[in-house]
This record gives sequence, structure tokens and C-alpha cells, in this order.
Amino acid sequence: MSRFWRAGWVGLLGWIVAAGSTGWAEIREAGVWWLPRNVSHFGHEIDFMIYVILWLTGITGILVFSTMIYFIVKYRHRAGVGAIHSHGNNTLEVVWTTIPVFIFLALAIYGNEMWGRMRMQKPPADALQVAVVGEQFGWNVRYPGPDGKLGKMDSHKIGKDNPFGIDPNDPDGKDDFTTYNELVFPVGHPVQLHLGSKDVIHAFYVPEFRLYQDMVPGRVYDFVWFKADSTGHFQLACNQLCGQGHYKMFGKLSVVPEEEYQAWAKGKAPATIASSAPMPANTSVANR
Ligand SMILES: [Cu+2]
Repeated sequence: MSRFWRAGWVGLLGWIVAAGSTGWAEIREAGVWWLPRNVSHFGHEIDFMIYVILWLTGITGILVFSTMIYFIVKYRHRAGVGAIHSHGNNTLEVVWTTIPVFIFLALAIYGNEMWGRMRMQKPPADALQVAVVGEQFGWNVRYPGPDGKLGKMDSHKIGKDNPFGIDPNDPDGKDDFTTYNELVFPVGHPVQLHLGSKDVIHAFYVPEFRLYQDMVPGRVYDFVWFKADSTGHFQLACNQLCGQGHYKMFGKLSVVPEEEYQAWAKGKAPATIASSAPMPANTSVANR
């Protein structure tokens, strides 16, 4: 490869990294150099795990690389000094194989147990039920009305005119209200999500909630729940490349005090049909 082409490739790579990092930084509120603020009740456990792994791999990395550099310098080529043969050390081999095995086992067992508590434990009975269905390129959101019950969702009924797969005759769904790209959750109140997709694979991703869940068409996921510990404004970003308009598929997500949530919900008119709120004018049909 000529010097010209090599410089070209390096420049292109640099540009991709620079452009990519800018886009990534923009979805953050602040602190782009470290983990985003944690808001969910289980987030500190995930962060703890990240720090444990970071320390373990960091210390191991420093030990391995400093040893390597030491040996590179110590056994460098010198005129008149011959090479020596080393057979290795069986005790050392056993020790540095056994220790990582136990560390990996411990991480796997702890991680599995944590995952079980996050996704397999039933949410509290008073959890707010919220349905979120992704589509190219936006979020259909459905909240229960005054009865506190969300109309039953059926993934087989999800379609163009029925993004939530709701049975129009289900009495629980009659007073539900819907929003588009707008989510409001009360602080300190458990929220159970019912996630679905209308067309392709999307992903519900809120870094501050330490929450990520793929939404595959044909399924409704009802095992994701969380409790926000503090208020704030966040972005619900789709984290699966779902088409040309993927980059603009984001919802405004607010965590507010309970009274503020109640006032917001009170002002919403029930969905007259089982469909979503009217699509905003800026959602271009040409991108579908
Ligand atoms: Cu998407």
C-alpha cells in the first residue's frame, strides 16, 4: 500500500471515530467521559459489577504489561550473550489458570443472580403498567386510564392501525390514553413495561435506567420493570439499527413527582380507537 493510500485510510478512520463519538455524546445529559447518572433502583448493582470488572481487568492488565515490558528489556539482544532455554513453571501455570477460573465463575454466578432479580422477579402489585411499541421511526406509548388497568395486548393483533394489539372491546382498554414519543413516569413508583414492535426489531434503551431490551415483532415483553429513584429528563433512544430514520427515533422521557404525573395523566383524553396518537407532522413517510 502506498503512503498516499495509507494516509487516506488513517484519515477516514479518524473521521469515523470523531463523527461517531460526537453522535454518541449528544444523547448524554452530561459527563460523557464516565458512566451516565444512575436513576433506576437496580442500577447501582450493575455499576458495581462494571467497577469490579474494570478493577480486575485493569490491575491484571497493568501486571501483565509491566511484566512483559520488564522481560522485553531484560532479555533484549546483547552482543555476546546467548539465548537460554526455559521449560516454564508448572506451579505457576496451575496458579494463574485456577485463579481466573474462580474469578470468572464468581462473576458469572453473581451476574446471573442479578439478572434473575432484575428480569424474573415479579414487579410490585401497584406497578404502573405502560405499553411501549416501537415502529419505524417512533414510540407508541399507552397508559392506563382512571381504572389503572391497561387493555390486554396481543402480539398477533399488532398491526398498522392497532400498534398495541388491543382488543377494541376490552373494557380495561376503553379509558387508556396514548402518546407519541412522550413518556412520563412518577418518581419512586414501580413501572412495569409491556414492550412490543410493529414492524422490525427495535430496542428500548435508557442508559440512565441501566435498561436495555430488544423488541422483536410478534412478541410482547412484560418482564421489564424498574423504579426511578430521582427525577430528570432523559432520552429513550432506539438501540437497534432499524432503518433509514433510526437516528431520529427517540422519545422524550421525564421522571417527575407523583402529583405532577397525576396532573399530566389527568389532562390526557382516552384513546378513541385502539390506535396510537396521531403521528406528528415531522415524521416523514418517505423514510419508511
Ligand atoms: Cu428503532
